Amino acid sequence: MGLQGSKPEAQVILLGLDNAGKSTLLYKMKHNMCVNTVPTIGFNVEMLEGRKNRKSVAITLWDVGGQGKMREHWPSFHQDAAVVVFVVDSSGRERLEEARKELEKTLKSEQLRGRPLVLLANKQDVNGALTVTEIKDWFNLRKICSGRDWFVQPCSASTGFGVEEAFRQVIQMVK
Ligand SMILES: Nc1nc2c(ncn2[C@@H]2O[C@H](COP(=O)(O)OP(=O)(O)O)[C@@H](O)[C@H]2O)c(=O)[nH]1
Ligand SMILES: [Mg+2]
Repeated sequence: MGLQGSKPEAQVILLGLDNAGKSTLLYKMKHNMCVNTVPTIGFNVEMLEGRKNRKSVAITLWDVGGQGKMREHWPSFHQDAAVVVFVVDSSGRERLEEARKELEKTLKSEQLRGRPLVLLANKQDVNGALTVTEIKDWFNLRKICSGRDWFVQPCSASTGFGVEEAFRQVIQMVK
């Protein structure tokens, strides 16, 4: 939270495997437009403004690169995160196990204890994409998220489906 009278601020981290759609989502949320992303080396960061209880909230979204090497740096972004957003490619069943392991590791981080999780089931525009129910079961969310608030939002960063709702959920989760 900022100083009294100033706008509340919250840091939000976007996590997930490479190719899950984090950067596409970030730009969709920020500009409501599609951009051709390149694999993120380092990180992308954007500030967005949302409203909660009629008050303005400044949200800084950190899109930390998801590629193997960068994952070692995830913990350094954890400390200040008010909300964790974990992006999953719902169309890529072959990497679900890898994503599940990564999510479990993330949630075990001491610095993220009790921090709410918004899981974005991205790429819903792809035929045969996993549904929210399938994702909840696959990730065993009820169990691995005990002690924190969590929510699963289906979305497509390409079409924009569910993206506004996703942002609204994130803001709702900011304490
Ligand atoms: N069909 C589909 N493709 C997507 C969606 N979101 C991202 N992509 C594509 O997936 C690839 C990886 O996206 P990117 O945002 O770079 O993933 P990141 O590595 O998590 O940042 C790109 O080719 C995107 O165009 C989506 O909702 N649907
Ligand atoms: Mg990226």
